[in-house]
Amino acid sequence: MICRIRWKEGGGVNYHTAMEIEFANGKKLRLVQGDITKIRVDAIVNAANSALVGGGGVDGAIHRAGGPGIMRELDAIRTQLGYCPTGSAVATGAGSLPAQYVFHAVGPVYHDGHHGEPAELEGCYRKCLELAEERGVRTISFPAISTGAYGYPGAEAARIATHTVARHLEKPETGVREVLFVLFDGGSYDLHAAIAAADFRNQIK
Ligand code: AR6
Repeated sequence: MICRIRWKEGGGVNYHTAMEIEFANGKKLRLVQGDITKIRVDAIVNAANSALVGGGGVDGAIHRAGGPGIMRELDAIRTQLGYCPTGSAVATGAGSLPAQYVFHAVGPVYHDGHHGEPAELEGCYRKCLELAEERGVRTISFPAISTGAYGYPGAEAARIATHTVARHLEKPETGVREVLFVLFDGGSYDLHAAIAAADFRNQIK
């Protein structure tokens, strides 16, 4: 893997810190601190629950900002599929959010890391990237899935998230050009930035 890392301060209106990792093929992974409902992309990823019934955290913020149409679509999906398994995701429109799609990913509840949590968390990111490719999505934003109410340790989750996304972006055939990790608080941003800087440093061009 060959990539370049840049730090940007005062990055934009809706976020104030950013780190950008650019791969040899020009695809980018960006870390920003901010509110995922405020940043324009093609697809926003939600940290949902298996019942797809909405909740607090980023899920609550996405439904509040996107409006009731998103839940109506989830009602229809629930009628058809029943639920969304942990480690997977379903797609809806984005209502009034600045995006075309919301991918509702169901991360694992963290027990001790030995109950399949890493594979399930990786599965969320992989499934969302697959949904993105199927829909011709070029830009996609992720929150730090499972690291809030579901209790996944931030550093472990950040490592899985960044490496899973990096592996996808390096593929020559990927249509996704830019992946944003939108980290809500400074601590989560710092964790992701430290891990990305350490784990990708050897590949800097
Ligand atoms: N933008 C970006 N990140 C956010 C935002 C936001 N607006 N709001 C919170 N976060 P959580 P989980 C961060 O609890 O752990 C819900 O009730 C937050 O700081 O939202 O996967 C669902 O319905 C944290 O770092 O999701 C499920 O029942 C991260 O998003 C359950 O919580 C994830 O925290 C899912 O738990």
